Amino acid sequence: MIDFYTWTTPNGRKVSILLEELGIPYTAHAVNIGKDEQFAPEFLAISPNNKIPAIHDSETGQSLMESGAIMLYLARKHGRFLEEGGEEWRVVEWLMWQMGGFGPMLGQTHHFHHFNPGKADYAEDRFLKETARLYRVLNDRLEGREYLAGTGAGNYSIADMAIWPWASRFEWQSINLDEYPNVKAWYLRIAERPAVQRGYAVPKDVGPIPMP
Ligand SMILES: N[C@@H](CCC(=O)N[C@@H](CS)C(=O)NCC(=O)O)C(=O)O
Repeated sequence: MIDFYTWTTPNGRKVSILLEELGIPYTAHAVNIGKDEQFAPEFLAISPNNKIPAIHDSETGQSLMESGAIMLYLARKHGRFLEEGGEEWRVVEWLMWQMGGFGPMLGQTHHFHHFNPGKADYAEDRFLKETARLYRVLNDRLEGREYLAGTGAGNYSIADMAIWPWASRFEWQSINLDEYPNVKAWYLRIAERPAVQRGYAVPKDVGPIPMP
């Protein structure tokens, strides 16, 4: 059984979507980061960087923080969404692209542009430009491909699951998905998946998936 510590954010949803896609039993524990629950000593014991998501696997005794590490662990443990299709390193490559770029940079756009507009023009401009550049890279990668690591339905992987929840905040990022047609088609394809719809509503339902 997996104990899963999370909140209603893209980094949390990456893992809840994977858990739902795997169809394995888990218990979601809400860690309200708006109320500083991420600093509780019990949570810090498994997530010393005081951030969600984190897991504890009672079957193996493994605790993990960092969504990328958690996704690799669960995909490897269950033999799904990583090696399938023979493109394992391509999956890891795009997972790391999300961890190092599409998450942190878009997170700065949320901070400066969505939550604090007008307070730091330089930062807003810098991160909006970087966000648009990353969407262009994503759009180019998805040219002729259904998923990040391959052309066909069997290539859906943890790379897609990691990137998609960040794209679901396109409105906060002032991104018009019509300007990125490959991203839009990929986004809608993934949004149709029942596991994604269930995972999006963990640890609580805060409304429907944003539709472009
Ligand atoms: N690199 C980390 C980032 C996790 C992260 O930034 N989590 C945010 C929510 S999306 C958080 O817990 N913030 C609480 C805080 O910064 O105190 C991962 O991918 O797991």
